[in-house]
Amino acid sequence: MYSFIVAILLAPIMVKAQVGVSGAQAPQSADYSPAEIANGTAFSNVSLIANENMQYNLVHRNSTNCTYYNAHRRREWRTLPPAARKCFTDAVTCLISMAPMRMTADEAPYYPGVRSRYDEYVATHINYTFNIHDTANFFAWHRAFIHFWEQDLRTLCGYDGFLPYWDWSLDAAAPQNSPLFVGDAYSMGSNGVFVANRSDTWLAAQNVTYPPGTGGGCVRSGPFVNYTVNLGPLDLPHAVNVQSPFRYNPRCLTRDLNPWFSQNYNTFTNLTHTMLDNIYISDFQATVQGYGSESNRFGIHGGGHWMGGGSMSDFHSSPSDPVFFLHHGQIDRIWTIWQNLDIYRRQNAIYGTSTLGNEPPSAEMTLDDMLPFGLVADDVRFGDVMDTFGGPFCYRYV
Ligand SMILES: [Cu+2]
Repeated sequence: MYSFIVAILLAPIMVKAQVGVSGAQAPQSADYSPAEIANGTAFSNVSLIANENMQYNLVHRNSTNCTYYNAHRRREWRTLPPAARKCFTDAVTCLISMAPMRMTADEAPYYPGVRSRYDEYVATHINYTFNIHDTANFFAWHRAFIHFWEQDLRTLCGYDGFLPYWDWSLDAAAPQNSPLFVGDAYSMGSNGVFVANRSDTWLAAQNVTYPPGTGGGCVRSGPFVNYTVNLGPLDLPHAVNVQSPFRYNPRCLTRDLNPWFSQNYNTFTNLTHTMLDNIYISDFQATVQGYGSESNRFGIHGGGHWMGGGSMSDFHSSPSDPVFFLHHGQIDRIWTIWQNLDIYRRQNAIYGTSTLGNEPPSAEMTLDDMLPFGLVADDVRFGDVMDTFGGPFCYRYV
């Protein structure tokens, strides 16, 4: 009885102490009002708690090479000065114009659509689509994938910044008005040309009918206006209708910024509940990707792809739109925050197999499994890419 009373008396102190005390109770949705959850205040507070936990943990493990202070900082796109944005898109254009690097002469006949170093990323994502989504390695594989791309921009294309991310919850009301897509030389390029008179589309996989977006055609201005997409689209499962999933299919980059998806899947409310209401990795990764719930068929991950529309909405070849890497920066940021809210339980938490929805059935993955990177890079050990301050990484999100 006495200890019960002490616990009650200490309760307000404990709540305060959760900031900065790693391993303490993670915040919950009930800690915030619906208004705080809807306007982003709650998510900012949650990010702050995760950041304090991260600092505390780093100090207490005597990391010498990579510290909180020397870690690379990935920033939200709109916080970058215009010149830095242009340095970034110039480097992307450089990767698009660079010859393939890892594809051998023996492999080339299997990848007729691979014409650039950039295409090697798209082909690798196509190749492993069914082994990197709704799998144990979804977060880790994409974390390493965007890291290799960031490294290429720096080492091959002279970029001296880091990968920006796109916090689409800031644009959820009207993504077509996002500063990312104003279409000038300092943006990520425009929306697609508006295509009128389109009807609603039914997506069989999700059993969802959605209205057309605000574009639909070719990106009309900005840094990627002359970019030719070479691979895909390939949205039928298992590529039954094409000779090769890597066929050469040159065409323009398309976008169809669509508020229907962002308003349904990518608001601060969606994001905050995804973050706070899933304490196990099995639930968290399913909710992020929209698996296992009637009312959340896309999740924040699928919502981000479909809010972009066009090239971004092809399950396999979506990395052909450079915005893919900013969206996955945000997904990686969200995973990082989730991990740091309860670092001892979540840092190395994985669940699942290496096949989409475990179809066909495959073995439970372990942290000793190797993740394949094909034309992008050498394979990496799963357990080496769980921590943004360990393995090949030293970065954090600000
Ligand atoms: Cu993917």
